[in-house]
Amino acid sequence: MTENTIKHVASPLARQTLQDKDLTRPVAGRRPVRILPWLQVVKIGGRSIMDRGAEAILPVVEEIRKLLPEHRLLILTGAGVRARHLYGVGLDLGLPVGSLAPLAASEAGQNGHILASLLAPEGVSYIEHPTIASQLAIHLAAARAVVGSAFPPYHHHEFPNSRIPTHRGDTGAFLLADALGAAGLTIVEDVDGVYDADPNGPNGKQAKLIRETTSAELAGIEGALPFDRALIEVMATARHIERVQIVNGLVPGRITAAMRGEHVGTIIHTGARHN
Ligand code: GWN
Ligand code: ATP
Repeated sequence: MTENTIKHVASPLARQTLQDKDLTRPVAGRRPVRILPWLQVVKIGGRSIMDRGAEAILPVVEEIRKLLPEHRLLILTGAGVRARHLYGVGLDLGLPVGSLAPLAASEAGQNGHILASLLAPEGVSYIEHPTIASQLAIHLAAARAVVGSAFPPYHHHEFPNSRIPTHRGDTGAFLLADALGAAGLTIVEDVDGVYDADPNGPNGKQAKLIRETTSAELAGIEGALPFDRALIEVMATARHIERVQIVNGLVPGRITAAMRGEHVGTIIHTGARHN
């Protein structure tokens, strides 16, 4: 009889389906490493900031410029009104969500190119999705900040549970910040934070600012929110980012204060907990 010389790869997961959490926990239950623990991620609203043009963009550029000696930034831009126009045209034509997702994403990228051009004198460039995925560290070793598209590149893999892509800029920014184990995420809008109703809606005058909340509490709110609803879901299962602050980028100084850890907007506590 010949000896069995087959070499097996030793793996604690070899004999499992990967679906039983009790079996995978000894391996998968550990907190992932923080890839870029010093990084601050900032999402700049497409509709709320970029679409307003010079009046809103230039003061934000100036504020970011002054922040660079203090922080190393991944600045991500949202898609804005051009994406909404194409949802209208695309839905009228009957296009599936997987076709609309990359079209909308390209608008977020365009806003990023605009912002990066304005910050170019500071050494800031737009970097592409594949570069964010594989060469972010070297770009941040060469510059204090880089700009990218906040939209996640789901493309035709976008979930078909809605006709409009559910994973948009806010969700994309959070997924990246959490995957990188970044120091923080600030979402920049044109309102002071999350209110109990849309402050620009029909009953906006009565809307009250919610200074502090949790992703679990927000999941119970049925009305409009100033960010993608899918953000609530990804916050619930976060591994690193424990809180996100929503701030008003039309008020000078708010982004700087948020980045210094001050409470100047709505703080949302996520599901991530320090061990
Ligand atoms: O094009 O502005 O990256 O960083 O989701 O894919 O739709 O692409 O399909 O590296 O890969 O339009 O061309 O475009 O915004 O996403 O980029 O200029 O393959 O640098 O080519 O994951 O930028 O673009 O739109 O981000 O969000 O060439 Mo754009 Mo976006 Mo550029 Mo990117 Mo998509 Mo690439 Mo991509 Mo596509
Ligand atoms: P994008 O980056 O996807 O283009 P954005 O993040 O710049 O978009 P919006 O999606 O328009 O901007 O979100 C901001 C707007 O959300 C505010 O101007 C406000 O009118 C509206 N809004 C709706 N519900 C609320 C709420 N509960 N609290 C605060 N603002 C709300």
